[in-house]
Amino acid sequence: MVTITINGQAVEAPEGTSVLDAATAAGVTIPTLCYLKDLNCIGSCRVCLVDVEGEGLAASCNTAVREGMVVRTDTPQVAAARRANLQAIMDDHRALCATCVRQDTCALRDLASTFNLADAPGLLPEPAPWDADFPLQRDSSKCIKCMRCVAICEKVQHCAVWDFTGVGPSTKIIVRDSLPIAEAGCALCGQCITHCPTGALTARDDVSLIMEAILDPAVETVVQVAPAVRTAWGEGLGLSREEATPGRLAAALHAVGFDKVFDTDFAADLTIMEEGSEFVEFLGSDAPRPMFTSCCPGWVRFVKQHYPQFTAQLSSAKSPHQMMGAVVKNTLAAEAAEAGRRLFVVSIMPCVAKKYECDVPELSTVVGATHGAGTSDAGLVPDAPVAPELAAEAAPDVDAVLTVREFGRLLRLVGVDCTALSEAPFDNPLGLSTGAATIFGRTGGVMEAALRSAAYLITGENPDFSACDTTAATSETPWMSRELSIGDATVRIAVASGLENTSKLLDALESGEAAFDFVEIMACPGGCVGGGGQPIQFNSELAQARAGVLNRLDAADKLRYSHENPDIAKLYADWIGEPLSHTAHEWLHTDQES
Ligand code: HC1
Ligand code: SF4
Repeated sequence: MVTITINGQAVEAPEGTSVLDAATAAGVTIPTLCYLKDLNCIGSCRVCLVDVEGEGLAASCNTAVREGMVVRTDTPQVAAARRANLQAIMDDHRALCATCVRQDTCALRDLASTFNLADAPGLLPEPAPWDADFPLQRDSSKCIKCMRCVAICEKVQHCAVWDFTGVGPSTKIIVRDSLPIAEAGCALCGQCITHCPTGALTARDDVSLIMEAILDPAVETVVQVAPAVRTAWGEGLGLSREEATPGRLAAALHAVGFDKVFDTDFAADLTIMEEGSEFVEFLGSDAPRPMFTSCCPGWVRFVKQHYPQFTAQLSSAKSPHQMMGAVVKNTLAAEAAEAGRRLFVVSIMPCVAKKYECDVPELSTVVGATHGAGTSDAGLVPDAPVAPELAAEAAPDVDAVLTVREFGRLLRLVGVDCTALSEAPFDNPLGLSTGAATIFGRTGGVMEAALRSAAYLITGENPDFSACDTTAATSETPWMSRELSIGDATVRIAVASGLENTSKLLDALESGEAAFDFVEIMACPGGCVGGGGQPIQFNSELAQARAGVLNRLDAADKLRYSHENPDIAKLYADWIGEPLSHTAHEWLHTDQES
């Protein structure tokens, strides 16, 4: 430990700590734009300047504490230097704050007002061309070259999509090797978006498309919400975690104008029935180990692009929201057609990659339906009615995906006051779910839910929750693993989140250093709770707090095993037969290699 003085106060900090971290731990706030703890401590924005006695001004994020150091963060000279640096950043930023989707969460805008900055002089360059259909959007004219995207993509997500050219004022952030973004190996996890301090990186905005569908009397809009949405949707809307309940979320979805409000959790239970049964079959086979979960499209994109040798080992089960779309299109289309309406399925997701997933041609149902994607002024919801006789036509399971941030914008657009809403139930029969489904939204949850039911499928008895508890697993980094006894079988499981962690696990599997039977991967650190489509709170990593909400909801649920969901049993009885049946394969599985 060393002792330094910050603003006249003695502060102890471990050797090697930066002045910024020491100050933050002591409750002294220093503004930052480019800093990301342990990942991006490069002092490039120079907004975190402090005065070090005897040395002058220094960037606090990359200046280490030294015994006896005397630091001031609060002098007019420090403020003026920070302001000059901020103004230089502002002068190079196309500040279109009135229409920017990050206007409420922009770190630059926040500091611009604190530091009393002036508007940039003159007109700034237009954004560089970008693929407007790609789920990840970039506006280069709002980029402040902080390098956060470069750091998070390379060091946490192993994709290295972003790079830079030039030095000093001529620095530019580019897609690696100047490739088109669609060819750059992007997993679409969206972590660069949630770590961007401005509106330079965003998800494609599909709000207009959803409004168009809601307003069309010939369209029956069916919405579903992902497990991890219930823990985060209130963050950008002024609701506390206690106020932002699943019941109020269902009420908000009705208030926006969706005709039917279902819960992706129902389909997560369905996924467990299918994937759990697939795993039981897999265990008795000599197929190459391990089987991988396939519900995270960021992970599926990653493995296909970066480790294609493992693609054949993905579970064939579609992800829950795709399963929900398939069930909706197959069970409700005739009723809608009788009323002269066609179905339009919308998923509210904490995820950017789901925008890609719903467009994958192989993920389609066999019932005729409509489809469209992308921001539109008109005409993206096709007009052709769906007639039952078109039943053999393939159509997407899900027609459009909104991130939680877009859902917040939709609520504001329609003027829904969420604080005034009473709780409402999800619609049935596709709204009832179990605690096992709720924990899908955090790392380890899919594995835990699968084990709760796989053990039942093998032994005929429900296991103790503790026997399946992935949070209690031996905590190795970068993955956690356990060996479980289920009946006569010993099952070796592993769980990883974040794609750098994932790549280490895949390398270990490939070299034979590690061997497992079943592996859950989620692309985003912490799983969907930390998803790239979640609300943004600058400099806060909220995955753990959000996961705590899901764990509490699971613990409080009367139903905690997917196989005990009575509506799932009814769906099998009325429509699908049994897990892995012919109909189950038609509706709920896909060839992951295609
Ligand atoms: Fe997820 Fe999933 S848990 S992938 O993280 O399997 O997005 O929440 O909806 O489909 O259920 C995301 C979350 C989500 C699917 C489920
Ligand atoms: Fe999407 Fe969840 Fe995967 Fe992140 S972890 S890419 S939010 S599915």
